[in-house]
Amino acid sequence: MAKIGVFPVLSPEEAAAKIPDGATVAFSGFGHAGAAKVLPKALEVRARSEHENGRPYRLRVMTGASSKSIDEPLARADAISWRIPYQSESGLRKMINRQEVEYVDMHLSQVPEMVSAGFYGKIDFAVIEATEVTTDGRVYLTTSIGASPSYLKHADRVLIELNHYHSVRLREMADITILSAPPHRGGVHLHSPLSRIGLPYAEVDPRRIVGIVESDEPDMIVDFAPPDDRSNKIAEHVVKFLVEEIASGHVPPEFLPLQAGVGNVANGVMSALGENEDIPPFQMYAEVFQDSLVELMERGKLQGVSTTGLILTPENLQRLYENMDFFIPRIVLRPQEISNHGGVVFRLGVIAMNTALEVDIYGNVNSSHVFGTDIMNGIGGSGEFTRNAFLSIYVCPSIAKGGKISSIVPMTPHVDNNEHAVQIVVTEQGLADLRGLGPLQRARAIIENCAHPAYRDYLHRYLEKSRVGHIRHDLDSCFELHINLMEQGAMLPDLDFSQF
Ligand code: 0RQ
Repeated sequence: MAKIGVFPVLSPEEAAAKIPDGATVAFSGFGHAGAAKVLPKALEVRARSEHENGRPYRLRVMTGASSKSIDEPLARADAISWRIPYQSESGLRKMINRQEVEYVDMHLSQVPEMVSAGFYGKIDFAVIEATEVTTDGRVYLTTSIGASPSYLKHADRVLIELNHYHSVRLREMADITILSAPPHRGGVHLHSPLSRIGLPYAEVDPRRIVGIVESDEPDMIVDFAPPDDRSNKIAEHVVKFLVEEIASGHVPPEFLPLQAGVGNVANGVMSALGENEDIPPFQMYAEVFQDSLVELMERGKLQGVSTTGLILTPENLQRLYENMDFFIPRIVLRPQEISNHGGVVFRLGVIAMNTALEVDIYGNVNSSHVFGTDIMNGIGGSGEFTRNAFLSIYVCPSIAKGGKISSIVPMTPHVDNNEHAVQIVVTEQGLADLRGLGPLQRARAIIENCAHPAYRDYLHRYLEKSRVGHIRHDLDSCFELHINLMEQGAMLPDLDFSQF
């Protein structure tokens, strides 16, 4: 049998054959970066064959965060029974919403701790993408760190996907540490986004490695849509606000580290920030490093990034690989419990920008559940940033689906981040600065500044007719817009939709 070091080289089929029905499998992968690629496809084939022969085959699947190269094939073969902690794949999403897959939508920073504490039982297999594994158990990870160090530490058995596509110099960006269990946790001594406290590799007991599967595939990362008018307007409002915050002295002149969430809007906002000369060169303490940031870094506007994943299309990743001497000193890749560590976010005074599906008139944010019932992706890392940020900003377009949906509603039927932590809401209509405002004033600011004009009268009327208390609400009609949408296809079916 062929070997790499002391480890047997397996074909994907041989590796898949080792993983039995019902196993808990922890894969590497965060925002599709550094995700296992070869094994999931072989597991798809295995699952189909088992099902055709009338045998069950479903796995309990963990990752760092969304990982298309894992979720797509496994969902296609109905091979997932349980999934944590975040996903964004349309096939899997449908299965979760039909309750065919049990999904635990959770804060990403908590995954390593909960795994270490044994809250989810034992991990049967870890399947981890790496550029190298040494005989003494050093595992050099690829484009994401995510929860892989903890998965390697706690899994009974380990399969390595050795991916030759990636630069072996990625290890020079990695800074890996695993927090001790309480009460001996100690501090996370990071005092700037680029500080380093760990090792360039994850560790594993080499006796647990059952084999290596070779691969040569890029990450499955798709291009963002170029920013549209709405994203550009949102970006303008955010940039103007941040410039004013510096001018007023709220934000120091050297600026504060930024965090920007996933998605088209966030990508557009970051591009606009980079263009504005009144925004000084800045650093980021974030969980994702997206396409728009590569150019900002090359131009010197973005001086450094702490992240857990390089969520880059193959073209942009190659740009990094061709100029590693430039990028390595500017990027640190960390495990997700550190990239998203609430205490560090607080210490650094991060300015957090995340995206909402909808926001209620008081500032409660729903980023994950349409109608409060149907999952979109999940809360992801938004919670730890929002709750601990120096400034926490939420952005979204004021309307969706051609105006049939208002993103500003009386009450969100699901809350991911609440009014106590959300400070600033921005749509293409404008910006509502909620700091220091009581509930009625918050509601008026959000309706006037953020709601689409076609929905403002409705929202004002809602406020006026509501029961007066500290917070006004009318429990009979607070979900009327959502019910209209479900039953009649639009929140306000009588609107003239040609106006949008
Ligand atoms: O649907 O694709 O069918 O047209 O929602 O909307 O505007 O493309 O938004 O790509 O920026 O994603 C919140 C989902 C936004 C994302 C969310 C429909 C809309 C469209 C997507 P279509 P856009 P984006 C760090 C932080 C949670 C995790 C997080 C997300 C689709 O940002 O998952 O923040 N965030 N993590 O038409 C029904 C509404 C709607 C709506 C929009 N009110 N009701 N549908 N849509 N508003 C990163 C990580 O944690 C990894």
